[in-house]
Amino acid sequence: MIPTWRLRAAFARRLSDMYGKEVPAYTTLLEVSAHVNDEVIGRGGDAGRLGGIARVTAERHGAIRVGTPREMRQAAQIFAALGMAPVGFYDLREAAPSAVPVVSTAFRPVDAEELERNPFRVFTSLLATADRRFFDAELQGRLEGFLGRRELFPPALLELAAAAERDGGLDEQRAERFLALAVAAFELSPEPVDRAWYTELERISAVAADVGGVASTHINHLTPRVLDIDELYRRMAHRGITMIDRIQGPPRWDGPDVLLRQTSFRALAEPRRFRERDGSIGEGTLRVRFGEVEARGAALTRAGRALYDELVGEPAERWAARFPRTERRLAIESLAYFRFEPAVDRPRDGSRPPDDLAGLLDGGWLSACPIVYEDFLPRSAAGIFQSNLADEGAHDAFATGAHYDQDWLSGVLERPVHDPFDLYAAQQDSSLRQARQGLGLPKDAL
Ligand code: OOG
Ligand code: NI
Repeated sequence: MIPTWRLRAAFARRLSDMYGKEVPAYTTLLEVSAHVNDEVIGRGGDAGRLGGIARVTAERHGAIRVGTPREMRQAAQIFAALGMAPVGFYDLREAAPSAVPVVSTAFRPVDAEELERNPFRVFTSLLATADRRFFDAELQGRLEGFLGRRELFPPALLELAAAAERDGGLDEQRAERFLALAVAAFELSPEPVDRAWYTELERISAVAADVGGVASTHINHLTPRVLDIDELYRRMAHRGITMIDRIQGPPRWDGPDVLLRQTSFRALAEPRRFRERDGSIGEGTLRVRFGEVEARGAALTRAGRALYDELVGEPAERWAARFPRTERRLAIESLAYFRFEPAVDRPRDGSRPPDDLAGLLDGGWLSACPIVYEDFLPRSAAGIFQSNLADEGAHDAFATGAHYDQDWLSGVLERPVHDPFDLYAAQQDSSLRQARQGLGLPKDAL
């Protein structure tokens, strides 16, 4: 039996091999990331606190885009077979600075132990076909008709996925078949693209064309994790790969790393076949796949996130002035999540531990290790979409948007969509209870 986590690790590895063959610049990104990571680890310091080198080296997130609730539910089934559950609801139609007609979630492992084994995640977006700001009723009808006729995931793949979810894995032979079918479902299709239909959708939104203008889905980027993203950015430029003009997320500074910093290179023009109006097959190119890289820091609480959201658009000096410069302050002010452990090296001097977090940390009773942010940022996500679109498209900002929310998405997926804050809080709380018990304190603070 190949258990769930090994299916996930094998899937992530095979997808990476496939993407490297299809998008050679991705391989350059992997090489440069690996060099930077080796150097950072080699310098010593505390890089390992945000994840061991084995985890960070294997770590990737991918992104796919689908067109219908049914396709979204099927994707959820495939990811469930890999131990990846939907976490978070992202409405990129509202995300500043640009509107993209999708709502999204991230499929990822939720337990700390599973994340440590392999943290593979896939940011999955659903085209908002009912949103009148983008699609009028007539186009919505044709778009949904087109999407309803296509099949992204073959029945054999979905059956194997359901069996893998039910049994917690697959025997070797069926695992092999499942992995081969799953990777194939995310490859770029050689099918000719209908030029007139693609162009019509592209005029509204390049994302609509990417999702609804072709008969299959594809991984549109696969992102490695790097321990020093500023250094990586410089080196990619050195290798002649033009990156977007900035690193998104918190600014570089000498305080704690928080949330997520990302940058990318723009999608490259790739040769594709097109079906022309007269039925003939012609050649052309599409820019749909790009390269992204990211650095991860501590997960923030709701209060920490509110502070981040307030400061993110501001100049770096404002950030430096307002954002806590030490992990201790992030912990004591409940702005970030930590895993607490009783300190092993504290000399026994006969004193009793105090009953407050500040006292426990300052007295050396507890150690605190930041919990890594495993999710995404809507503003960066919208920026990533936008940086790869040729133009803004045409949407009517005054029409009313269709309503989509987390409950609606749970209904579509027939699975609960987890709240990321709840997941981090549960990890922190259980570590604190255990640590307090270990120190002989009542489980809960007074
Ligand atoms: C997904 C963009 C979101 C990220 O890292 O924020 C994303 C997409 O382009 O489909 O992957
Ligand atoms: Ni991404």
